[in-house]
Amino acid sequence: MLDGWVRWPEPLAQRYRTEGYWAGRPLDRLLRDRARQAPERIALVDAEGNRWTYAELDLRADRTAAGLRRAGIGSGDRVVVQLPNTDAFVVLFFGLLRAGAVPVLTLPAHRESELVHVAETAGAIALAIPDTLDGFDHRPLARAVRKAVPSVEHVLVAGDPAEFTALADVDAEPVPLPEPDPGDVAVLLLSGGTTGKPKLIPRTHDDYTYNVRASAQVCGLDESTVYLVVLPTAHNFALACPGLLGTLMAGGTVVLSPTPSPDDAFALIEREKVTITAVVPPIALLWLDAVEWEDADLSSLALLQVGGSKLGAEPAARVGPALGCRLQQVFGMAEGLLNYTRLNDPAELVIGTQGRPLSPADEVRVVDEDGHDVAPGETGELLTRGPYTLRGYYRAAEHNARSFTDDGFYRTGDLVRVLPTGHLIVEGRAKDQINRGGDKISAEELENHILAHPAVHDAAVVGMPDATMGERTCAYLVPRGQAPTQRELAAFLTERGVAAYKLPDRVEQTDAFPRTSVGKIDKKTLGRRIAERLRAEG
Ligand code: J2J
Repeated sequence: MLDGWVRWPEPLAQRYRTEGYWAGRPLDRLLRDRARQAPERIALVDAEGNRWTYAELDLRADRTAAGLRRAGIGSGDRVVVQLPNTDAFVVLFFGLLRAGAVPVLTLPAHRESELVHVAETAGAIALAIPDTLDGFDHRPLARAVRKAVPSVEHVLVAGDPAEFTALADVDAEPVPLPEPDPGDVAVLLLSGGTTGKPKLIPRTHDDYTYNVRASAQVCGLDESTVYLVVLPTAHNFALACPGLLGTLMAGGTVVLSPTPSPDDAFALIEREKVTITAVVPPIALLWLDAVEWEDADLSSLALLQVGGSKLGAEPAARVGPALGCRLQQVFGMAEGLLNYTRLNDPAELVIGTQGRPLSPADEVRVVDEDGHDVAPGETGELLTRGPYTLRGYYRAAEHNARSFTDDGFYRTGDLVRVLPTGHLIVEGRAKDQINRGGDKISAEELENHILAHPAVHDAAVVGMPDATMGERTCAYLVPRGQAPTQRELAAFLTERGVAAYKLPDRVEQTDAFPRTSVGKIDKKTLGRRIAERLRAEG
């Protein structure tokens, strides 16, 4: 059992239970149930064509759980998981749940800066990594994390473990294990972040199981579903919306793609007759172009989910004709609330909106800067609460006081307007974050890293418009002497252990920042300035 997280108030929890949103079952049951019903069906396929039935996957999860327990990893222990799209992720995820431990999911792209903070905040006792991935050796990274965070006793490695423990050796005869309380935290997800440090999102067995079940329903998943995991498995979208968990719950087949490149993904769609997948807009754009030159047979693909950042209406309209499948826009967040366009929505809603809330129990408000509800159809900040939206970040009391209203609504920082049908259109953002093609970058976090550079007196990070990524990252610097170039700054940040997707795409120098009336850096003006400069440069 985990402490330090914010529960739903009991009357509301009671309501979610009696109204059937919360089913009172541990998250790992979705695998167990299918393994009993249809043990011989194929649950999982990897890029090399290895296949695991539901019974095999279930048994591997049990054996891993027993191995974890034997290693001293069990009830309530936090384990930072940084694994690529491989069977090792799926097996370890369910193994941890069954051992009663809490997976803390990080992206393969994360580096020392992110992992140290996450391990520290979570009070993790273990870290799971690949040996190497895309030419990067994760074992020295693990050494650095262990050094910085003494609570991390175990390092579990998929592949060659060096001095650590091979994940393959985390294996023992299955033993009966106590069941977790479904009201407890099952998994900690990483927030996109708007503050100096990334935040952890507690998701309970009850809330996440509901998230998965309702998403699978909205997307019409069943035993014939073949889902291609294209985004990292640690991403809420690919994991649970409905993602790999929803597919397993429905008794379908999960196919793992190592990358989102058309070469990898199209070949797998053809080979495994994939029916559904989920991507961010830049990947959708890439795929729309790639069909021109790739001659893979994509005819099995029935649904392409696109979310993570806003998909333009023009590419949205091209999805159907180019890929021969339906489009579903998804406006989601690891914090909870999911909006989906529905399979039977008219084309103009599928193309022109970011969907409507998943659950009848989702409460949404759109408010102005003073927190008052705007008139229907007007743009304002989206606030939400519901049966699968967090009530507070993990161990972040001070931040929670700002991120939630007194009555428990989460302030999304997204500017939206709501159509009479209930569909939302994302109009912008009130939070200090850059959405780089679905990858979220906290301006404050990046600025803090940049400020450590000896030749930087002050820094302000803003988004700049970009045709494929939606936006990219521009760092405005007030230098101390000779300002670093973009490449020098990137090298400096990489050396500090900052993930590559957070590196500024461009560096601009200035003598002083424009200020708002209350003396804050006026980022709107900086954003306009760089947008104008880009236009002038053509
Ligand atoms: C505009 N902005 C969007 C969209 C997310 C499904 C899909 C996405 C995420 C995700 C997710 C957007 N149009 N269609 O977890 O399960 C921006 C918003 C939002 C933030 C959340 C899922 N879809 N966004 O992107 O936690 O700003 O989750 O608040 O990474 O992404 O980011 P994240």
